[in-house]
Amino acid sequence: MPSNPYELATRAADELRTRSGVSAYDVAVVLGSGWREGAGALGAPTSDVATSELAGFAEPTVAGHSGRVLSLEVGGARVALVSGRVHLYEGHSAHEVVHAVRTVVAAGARTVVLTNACGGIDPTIPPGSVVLIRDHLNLTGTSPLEGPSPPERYGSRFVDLGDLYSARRRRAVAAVAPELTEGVYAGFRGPHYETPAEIAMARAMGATLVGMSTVLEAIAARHLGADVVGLALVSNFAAGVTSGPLNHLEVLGVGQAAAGSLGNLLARVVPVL
Ligand code: 8IG
Repeated sequence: MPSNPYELATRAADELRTRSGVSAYDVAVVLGSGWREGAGALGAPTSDVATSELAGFAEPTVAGHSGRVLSLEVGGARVALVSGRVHLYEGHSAHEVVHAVRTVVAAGARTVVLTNACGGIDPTIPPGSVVLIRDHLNLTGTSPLEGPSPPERYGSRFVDLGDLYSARRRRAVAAVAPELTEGVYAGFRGPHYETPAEIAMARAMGATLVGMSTVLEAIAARHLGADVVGLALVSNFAAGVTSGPLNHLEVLGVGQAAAGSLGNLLARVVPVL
């Protein structure tokens, strides 16, 4: 990664615009596990760019996370669908983790929808449910704003996160998806799942969801002035919430079973953002 991740994202955004033929995006959706399969409900893409063709993108190492940016129009909005998120637990830096988000914001996106699969702490919210993220706890011990101060034209690194998951956007989502409950997402580094004691800690701190993504991307998007919407698919009960071990394949299975309803949800939500 060069010393200036902002310049690198600007370069990637120019490459994306050239290769996609889209001069600017309005909305970007980062597709987490389980969400990609459903995203076809948004319509047929007008272009499909591999992130390996764009500056600064790391190759994902997680099965089912191939790196692509699909472009499509949804209700008049120009939408970028990003798959192939990379995580801290793959050995990537915070700057690499947020590079895709910086790129789509540099390519014009004013709203960034961060989707993920996560563990649920609330026993009344079963696997298969989607929760609208109201706020987060960044327990990763890092920040995408660590390092040299951003260049002049970007906001201060001491960025206000008081409305990180935009209340205005949450109201817009609730208007078309009243079935969603809201929750607080605790972002851990992983890749191991938590111990029951760690989940008890997260619950005591106010978390309802736990996962290994989203928090750094949300901070980076807000720092660049974009609105953030977080949609979390609860794929398993977190450790100690119910008896029984956590299993990665089970988690993928919940995503597959939910694909249709996730696509339907995105098709309702994206047009109002
Ligand atoms: I899917 O239980 C999924 N991702 N940290 N804990 C954490 N991440 C997750 C979990 C979980 N389930």
